[in-house]
Amino acid sequence: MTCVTFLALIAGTIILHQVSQINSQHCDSGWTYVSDGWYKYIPAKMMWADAEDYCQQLSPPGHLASLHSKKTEDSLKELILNIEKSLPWTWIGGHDMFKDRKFMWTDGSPLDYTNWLSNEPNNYQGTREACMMMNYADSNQWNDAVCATPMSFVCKASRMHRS
Ligand code: MMA
Ligand code: CA
Repeated sequence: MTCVTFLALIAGTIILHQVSQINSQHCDSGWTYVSDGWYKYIPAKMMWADAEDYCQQLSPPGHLASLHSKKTEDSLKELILNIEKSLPWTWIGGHDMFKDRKFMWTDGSPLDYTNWLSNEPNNYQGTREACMMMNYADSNQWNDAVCATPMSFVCKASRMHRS
């Protein structure tokens, strides 16, 4: 379901001035509902911290994506494929900046699903790799990468409007 479809459904059930308020203030285009939240793929390549900042400044504000199931990951890959016709390296919201090898999501949700490539995360050859990316290698799994690397990214917002 797209954001616009979601708003159209709301429009059928609540009065118009509320709808226009929600629409004008809280609905950018490009959000798609998958599993547990609204996701938006950003093809522009940014370093991980700038990508997180970008997600926080969207409307509605979000974070880099947290993923909680293979089903969600598969749906996100489908979303990215539709836009890119390929699966480029893509930042998601995991990092171990506070404690090495203790990965957490920037949106505060629990790390209850991972899809690391074998031998990852590895801080490759002693290089600090504190940021999590998806679509790595032939199997399109996860890798810890150098946070300054420019990559496209996925943002996530838990709701489309203020409750
Ligand atoms: C790259 C880089 C690392 C990754 C290794 C795996 C050469 O470094 O992407 O993050 O762990 O490849 O070989
Ligand atoms: Ca790595």
